[in-house]
Amino acid sequence: MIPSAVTISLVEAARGGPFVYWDDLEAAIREAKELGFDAVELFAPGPDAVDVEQVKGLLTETGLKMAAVGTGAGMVLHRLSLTAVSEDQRTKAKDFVRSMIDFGAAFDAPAIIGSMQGRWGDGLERDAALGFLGNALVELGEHAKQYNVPLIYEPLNRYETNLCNTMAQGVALLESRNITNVVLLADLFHMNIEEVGIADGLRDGGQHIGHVHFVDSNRRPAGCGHMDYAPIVAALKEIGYDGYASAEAFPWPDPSAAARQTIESYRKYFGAM
Ligand SMILES: [Mn+2]
Repeated sequence: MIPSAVTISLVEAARGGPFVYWDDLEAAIREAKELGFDAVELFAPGPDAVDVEQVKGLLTETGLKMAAVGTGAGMVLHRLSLTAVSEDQRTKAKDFVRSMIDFGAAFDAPAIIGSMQGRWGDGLERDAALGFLGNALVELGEHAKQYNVPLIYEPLNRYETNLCNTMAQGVALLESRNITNVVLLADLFHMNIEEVGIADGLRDGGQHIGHVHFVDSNRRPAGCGHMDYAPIVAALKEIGYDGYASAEAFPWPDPSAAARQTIESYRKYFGAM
């Protein structure tokens, strides 16, 4: 069974980004519970942005899980990147991710490396950048291991990174360094731009896929674009995927409607699995 999750952003600077809920964490958790989600995914400004005990209490009370926590605030708020040219900046980026791995671990949740991967260029060669990224994934994956959670690495579309755009490239990066505690995030929006076929891309990721961003072709909630979900769900079933289908989508037309639309699509496509 593939459980459902919905994103909550507390990062004001990311306003306009693809997160379903905003502003009020408690209200979002309660509404997610009411709609029938299994979990929430949290995009927070930093490791001290929320009262961990209070959020744990809310999750226990509602029976929801924390599916994952994002680390993108390191880029959005602090301009940090794991592939910065400056070693000092790379160290700061790793320190920030480590603090978010610790934060997620309080909820038994893995952290996601998305925009923090950065990009090559501006005097940094592609191979050097991939070397920095690979080394960071090894180190941070090891850090996550003590909590019995993986680290999640997300290939992004070409407008957001030039490092890994497809599942196959993500697999190649992990396998080139025998990285074992890092899994791939298959974001259907990015895959719709980069993969020859989304279902084939999921098969390329295979056992490496540990998280899915469930969203439509235009980054609106599932069911509001032209994504063909049947072959996608069939491919996930084929590879034995049992992680979350997490709604990282625009709050279109508004957060509540986006969450409702998502859970309806989730039931339609994953309900029979
Ligand atoms: Mn994503």
